[in-house]
Amino acid sequence: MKQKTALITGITGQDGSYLADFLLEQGYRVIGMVRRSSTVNFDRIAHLQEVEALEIVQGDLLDQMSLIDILREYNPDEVYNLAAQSFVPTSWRQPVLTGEFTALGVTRMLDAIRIVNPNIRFYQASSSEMFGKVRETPQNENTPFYPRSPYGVAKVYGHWITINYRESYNLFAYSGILFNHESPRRGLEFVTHKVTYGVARIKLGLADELRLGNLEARRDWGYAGDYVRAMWLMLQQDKPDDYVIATGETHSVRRLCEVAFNCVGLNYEDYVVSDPKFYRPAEVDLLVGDATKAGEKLGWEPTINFAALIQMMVEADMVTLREEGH
Ligand code: NAP
Ligand code: F7E
Repeated sequence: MKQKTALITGITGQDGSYLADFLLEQGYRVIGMVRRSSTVNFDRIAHLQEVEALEIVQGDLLDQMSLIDILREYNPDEVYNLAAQSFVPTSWRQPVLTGEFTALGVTRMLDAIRIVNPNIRFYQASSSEMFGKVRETPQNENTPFYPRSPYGVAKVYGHWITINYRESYNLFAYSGILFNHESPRRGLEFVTHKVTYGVARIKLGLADELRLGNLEARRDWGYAGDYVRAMWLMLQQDKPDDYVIATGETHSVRRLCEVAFNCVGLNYEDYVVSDPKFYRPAEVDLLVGDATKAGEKLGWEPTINFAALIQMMVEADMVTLREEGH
């Protein structure tokens, strides 16, 4: 069988690195698109440095020609569009840039596919943030959107332009509506990793408090390794479609703190401070997904539950800090 080629935008991010691991294990040739920077930022894919089937190429979602050139040069079977400005608070500080990357970037890639090879299968990284101020609980593929941040608004655009290009040009364009997914490779600014890293620092005597924002917000948190498998499963279906990927469990940030501090035998109430500085102009209070369709059509289900995920992240942060000599 011919070796398949996949292009991943955002390969230096959390999901891009797990997806690269997964596709390489499946025997793919993987092309990772990275934007140019004066210092390289390849920490999450450093372990793949010597892998011949992985090639890194420069390109940017802001630059249409770079996308067309990459598709012409590598002719991928599948494109996974994971690149985005993905941190919600930054989207209020840089709303226009967030729209350029996270919304219009999707159109640029879809147009590149339409021009170069309309048979390429395209995955769009849509988000549960599109549900925002939720219209029903749990949220599924038919739940109306009500985004609460410039990031969420940009993702709604990306989702609908993916569907529109599927319907207008018969592209194999798939949209995965993924709920929050985390791992030891998660950026330190996101709440799970901020908490597990904070716990490890407190346990090792490097800090004596952890300042967070709204402790009552609830999220459906899963493991990133499980979620990249769902992305791939979607693109193996011949009919393009949209899928919610979630665990179906929801927990508050407060509960996250309780579980994470418990992992090292501490009580979160002794260390956590709720600081208005970290509150958002508009909050998403409650997310919990219904992934029944993914279960039935893709045979997908999560393998790691909330408690195991948080334990994995706390342990990884303890190891990292100890390796740094603490
Ligand atoms: P992440 O860790 O923030 O990674 C984002 C990636 O996008 C990085 O590789 C970044 O490159 C790249 N990027 C940003 N702007 C770019 C541009 N203009 N051109 C090329 N690359 C650019 O995000 P993640 O958690 O892996 O999430 C992956 C995707 O899924 C994102 O689209 C995110 O919005 C979406 N999503 C995430 C979740 C979640 O819970 N993780 C849930 C639903 C949807 P640099 O390294 O150069 O910054
Ligand atoms: O916040 C609350 C915060 O930043 C989760 C992105 O991957 O998932 C992510 O977006 C909740 C919010 O993730 C702090 O107010 C309290 O209610 O970890 P987060 P997010 O905004 O849900 C979705 C699915 C994506 O698509 C995004 O790309 O936690 N919270 N205190 C805090 N959040 C942060 N970051 N920091 C705090 O101190």
